Amino acid sequence: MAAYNPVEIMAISHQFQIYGDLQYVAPCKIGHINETYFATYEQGGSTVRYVHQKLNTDVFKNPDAVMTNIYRTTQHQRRRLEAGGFADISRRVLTIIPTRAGHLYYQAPEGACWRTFILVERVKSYESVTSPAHAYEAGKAFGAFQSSLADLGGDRLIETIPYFHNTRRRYDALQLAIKADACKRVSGAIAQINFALKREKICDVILKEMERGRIPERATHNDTKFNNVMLDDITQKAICVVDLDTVMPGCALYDFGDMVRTTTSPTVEDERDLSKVEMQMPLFRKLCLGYIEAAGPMLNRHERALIAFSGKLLSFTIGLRFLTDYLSGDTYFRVHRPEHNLDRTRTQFHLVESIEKQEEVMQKYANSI
Ligand code: GN1
Ligand code: MG
Repeated sequence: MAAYNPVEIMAISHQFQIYGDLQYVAPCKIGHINETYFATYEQGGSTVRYVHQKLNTDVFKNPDAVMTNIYRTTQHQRRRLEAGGFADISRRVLTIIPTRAGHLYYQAPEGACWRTFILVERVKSYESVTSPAHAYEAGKAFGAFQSSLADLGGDRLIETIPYFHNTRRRYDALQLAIKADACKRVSGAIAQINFALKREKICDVILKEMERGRIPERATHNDTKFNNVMLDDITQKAICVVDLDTVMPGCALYDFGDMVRTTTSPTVEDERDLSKVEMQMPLFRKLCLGYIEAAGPMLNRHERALIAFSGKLLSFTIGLRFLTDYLSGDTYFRVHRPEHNLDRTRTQFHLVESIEKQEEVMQKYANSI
């Protein structure tokens, strides 16, 4: 992460509709893309906290579209919560703090885009699951998120990163990176490259179902990592989901698949001890149960039939992206050590293998709910 500059954050903080005095700022180390800061203010005698975030505009090339999608979807969710009589709505859905000029984000003169949210207090997120209850909460939270957007209405959300989970495109990008071998890293990644090339045929399975109209496009989250679920400190129940940058038209199964990737092995995404990386059925069962309880009524039989497959596909797809980035010189995902993206690739592909071995049992369970 770029060295953080307190003076810059102070200047940024004055751009938003916050009327307290900034006390201190702490950088948040989670996330591979944006820069995130937790800022504490004294406001009329109470302490309040906000999140200031610098959007990575290399990745999110249309910040206006990103913020419009977030605004529309959070407003919709807020209205649903209001209708449901909830008391703690600003903990259950992210609230955008507009700029003093009334915009959803602030563009600094040198081009950087900043936005601000209310910081949700008394919650915690985890880099890996520690119990089946965690997996259940993740499934339930993202399932509820998807179903809350089923009646969004209005125009289609803007596709802010086109072809985001399109495995065929990700596979093609890998092939180009292999050919270019820009950093002379291909020879050190032959095993991972061969692993990927051997599995080409899984790329098109969901794409074809969508093309045939059997699997619908839906408004989805598209980044359903477990660390994007906020669990209440006291109840340990999911209170809200965050990281809404990729909320856009997508496929319900891509969200579910990414949950399988991040909640069914109790390990971190870059775990180097592969003997620990394993898709565990007790975690999958709870994840699946939570998800189907919340989103089941919305899903059709074609979606339901590919529940287990989606876990394999998303682990594969994110692995392809890490590998491509490794071969291209780590230009997309933030890395914290040399070969970090290769480590991440190994972990994802190991998980793919683990799912391959258990896919049938997983699907059988999904069918039984
Ligand atoms: C990125 O940085 P973060 O955690 O928000 C990426 C996701 C990947 C994830 C892998 C916009 O998410 O797609 O699954 O890393 N986000 C984007 O950890 O590319
Ligand atoms: Mg993200």
